[in-house]
Amino acid sequence: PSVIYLKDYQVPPFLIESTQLRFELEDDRTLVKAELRLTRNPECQVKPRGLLMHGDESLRLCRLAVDGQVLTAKDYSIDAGTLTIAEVPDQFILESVVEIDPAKNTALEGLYLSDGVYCTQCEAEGFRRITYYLDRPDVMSVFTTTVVADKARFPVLLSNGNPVAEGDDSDGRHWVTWEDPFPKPAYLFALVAGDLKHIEDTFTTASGKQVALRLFAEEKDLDKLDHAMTSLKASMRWDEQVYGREYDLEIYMIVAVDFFNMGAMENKGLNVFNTSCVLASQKTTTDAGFQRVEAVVAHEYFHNWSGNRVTCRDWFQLSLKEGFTVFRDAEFSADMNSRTVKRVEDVQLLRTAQFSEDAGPMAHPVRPASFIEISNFYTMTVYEKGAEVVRMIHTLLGPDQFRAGSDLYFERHDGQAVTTDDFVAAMEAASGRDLTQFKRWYSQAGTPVLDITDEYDPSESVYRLRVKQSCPPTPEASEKAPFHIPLQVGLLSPEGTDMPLENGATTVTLELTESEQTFTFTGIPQKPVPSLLRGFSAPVKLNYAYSQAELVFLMQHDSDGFNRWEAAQKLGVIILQALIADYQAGRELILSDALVGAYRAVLNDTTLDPAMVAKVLTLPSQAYLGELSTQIDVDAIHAAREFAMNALACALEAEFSQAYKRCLIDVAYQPSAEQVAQRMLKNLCLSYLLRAGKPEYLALAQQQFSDADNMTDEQAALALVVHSNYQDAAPAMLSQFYSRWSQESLVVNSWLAVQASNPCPGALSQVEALMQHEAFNMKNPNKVRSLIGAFCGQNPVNFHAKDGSGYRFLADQVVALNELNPQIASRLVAPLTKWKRYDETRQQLMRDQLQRIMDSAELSRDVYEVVSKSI
Ligand code: HT7
Ligand code: ZN
Repeated sequence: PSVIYLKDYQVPPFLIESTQLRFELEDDRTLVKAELRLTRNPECQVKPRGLLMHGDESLRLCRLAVDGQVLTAKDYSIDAGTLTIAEVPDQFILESVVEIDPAKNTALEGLYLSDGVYCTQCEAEGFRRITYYLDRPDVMSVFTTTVVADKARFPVLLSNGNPVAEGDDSDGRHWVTWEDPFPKPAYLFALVAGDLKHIEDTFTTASGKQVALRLFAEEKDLDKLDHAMTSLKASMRWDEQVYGREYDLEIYMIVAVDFFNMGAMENKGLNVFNTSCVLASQKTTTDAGFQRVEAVVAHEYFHNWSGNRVTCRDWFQLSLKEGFTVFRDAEFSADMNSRTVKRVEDVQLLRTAQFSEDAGPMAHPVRPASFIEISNFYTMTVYEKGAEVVRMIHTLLGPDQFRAGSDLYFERHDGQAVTTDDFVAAMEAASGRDLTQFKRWYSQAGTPVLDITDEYDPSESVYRLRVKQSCPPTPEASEKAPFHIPLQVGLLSPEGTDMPLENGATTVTLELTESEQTFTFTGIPQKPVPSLLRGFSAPVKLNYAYSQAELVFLMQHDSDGFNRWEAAQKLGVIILQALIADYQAGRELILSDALVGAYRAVLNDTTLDPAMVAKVLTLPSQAYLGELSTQIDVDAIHAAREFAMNALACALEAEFSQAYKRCLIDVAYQPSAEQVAQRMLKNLCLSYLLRAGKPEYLALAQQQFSDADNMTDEQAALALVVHSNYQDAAPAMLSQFYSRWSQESLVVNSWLAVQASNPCPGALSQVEALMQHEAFNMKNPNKVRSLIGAFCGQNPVNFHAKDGSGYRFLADQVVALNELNPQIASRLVAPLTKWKRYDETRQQLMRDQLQRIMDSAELSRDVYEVVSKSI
């Protein structure tokens, strides 16, 4: 497969002014008739005689005409992935008719069937599986779409924009025509046809325009759409208030489908959502699920401006829309819920999943320089690190200049396909700041490391921070130029109060631009404890030799909520790393009193937000400890964490029991921040209590499981027992759960995931058995993620079994999925690609399996790219 480079970008030789499509949906095929008005691009220097269009090999061409003249085989050629017409005029109408087969489309790209509902996924390059086209984001066209189908089976026919005409045919079929007045690239095209029901509401924009809001799902799920509707309206208001962005069409639609490769898709006016990101109800959805729906609905809505009105010039610019939109949705969620909790959760994700991507064979800059298959670049780096880059601009400019930059960006580029440089240029123009060096965040991969030391001179009341930055080599570059890093810092007095710094501020932003810099603070009366990288102001690793006592002090006194949590994490890391070393050396494991004391103080402080208490009392995860290790010792990390959690449970049993009781809720369920926080702490306490070794706590968990009026409590109790030492109690609860929820596909997914992530021995056989269960379907990505993905990604002890059985299992599944759904196959293979981080025996076993995948016949581009780059 060929490599595509950013440096080779050229403007398109032709533009498509208008696109008229007619879809005739039939049982054994779909006919796609396209009428495109093409013109030469005045900005293109070269003038090719012919026209090259994208078109997948699966298209069956029935007719091709230029300005009404039907072309014959000598006038054009079809190659793998392209159609070339030898000669075309400067302006012309191109008509084509192709036949496609959505029922056979298991890749879920282009037009496919999800449980009998026709739907599309065109980002990034799916439109070329629908018809011949200039399938690139810088070709923007005005679309008119007519959908024709059997009226009884497909009463709902949807596409982008506004409905403009509809009618019935004599043969029981009907049709609807949709017009989207906003020029858009093909990746934002959407079509849906099916037997769907909807709920409806209206939104009045700031300028007084009425917008119809319609959310579609299967009839049985209609009662699970209210939360998405509430979230949509809140997003629309928030984007007006915070970014001054109004919605622009008369109607906004969301459709829920069960077969979907990702979370959702922002098609203009017609979002298509994975059911897991839009359906929510008290009985079937956890609090985390509710929050995910809120965040994803907002994310897709915000794309209407950051992505649709202003889109990407080419796919290397993906983070232009994704990084910015993730930043926007994170701020929205922070405003709707607890800001600190949201930040903690985002940083946890970044530091495990993105940092490990940055340290692995697929590491790439936020704006990659090359790819084989763009679907492989919908990554943590482009999304999450991309959002951190936008956040750093926000920090450097401050909220007002950032908003001015955003306004200027939308004003300058509305209706255009642009680059990350254009985004930064707008920020520079609005603020007067030079962000030239800052742009290295877009072009250099790798996670920068800050090594910080300090000194205090009491005679002059001067405190100095000496900061060294470095960045490890990544596949695209071994040498890195220094980054421009905003480092937010506060200084705490021995009494635990913030010292006033510049202009009385208690947090200052130090701007790192060189490999080594010293920052001097004057008028500091006593030696301070520094609070570094407040709010996680940059996506970096930070080393500063805190003592355990200083960390306990920061846990209690830091005015920055994020850094209070961070101090607890750092303390946990120090203590767990020592336990890991003890385990490896065969020494007895003993839990430090410092941790018990610090946890007790937090647990007993009833003034704290229960959600933050839960976060603080959660030990650093297995994944994070692995990420911090030079060589990941899965068994030692697991043993150290288990030991520490068991010891904490015994030492603090009374406190956990009291806190559990304090968090019981006796009012009606609400997914509100307040109740979510209480359930979070309650279930954390339950997790510790189950480790205290008393059967009464098993009974408590079983009672919570049976009495729960919501899925958060029910699922937490199930998972805790299944993953506990009470293995005898697990089967009955699992079968009770399944019989209760077998008709709720999303709940069944969590039932699969709980079993797949069970650290107890025998999980692999259980997963293999579940693959034969009626609840599993290899063609449904949600099922694959819940069972195979959860086993390989969330069950490190079993996946990394020393006999290599987990690796073999994953390779088998990747080979099978490579044929069915390459995007899912290439995402699933990721855990094997990190082989360098493990011991020699495991390295060999993992590489053997990568080689086995590489040797299998007909590898998709998706899997080929990931496997070949990691071998
Ligand atoms: N912009 C959307 C990307 C997406 C996607 C990409 C590749 C394959 C399938 C996909 N489904 C959705 C999602 C988003 O970021 O909003
Ligand atoms: Zn997005």
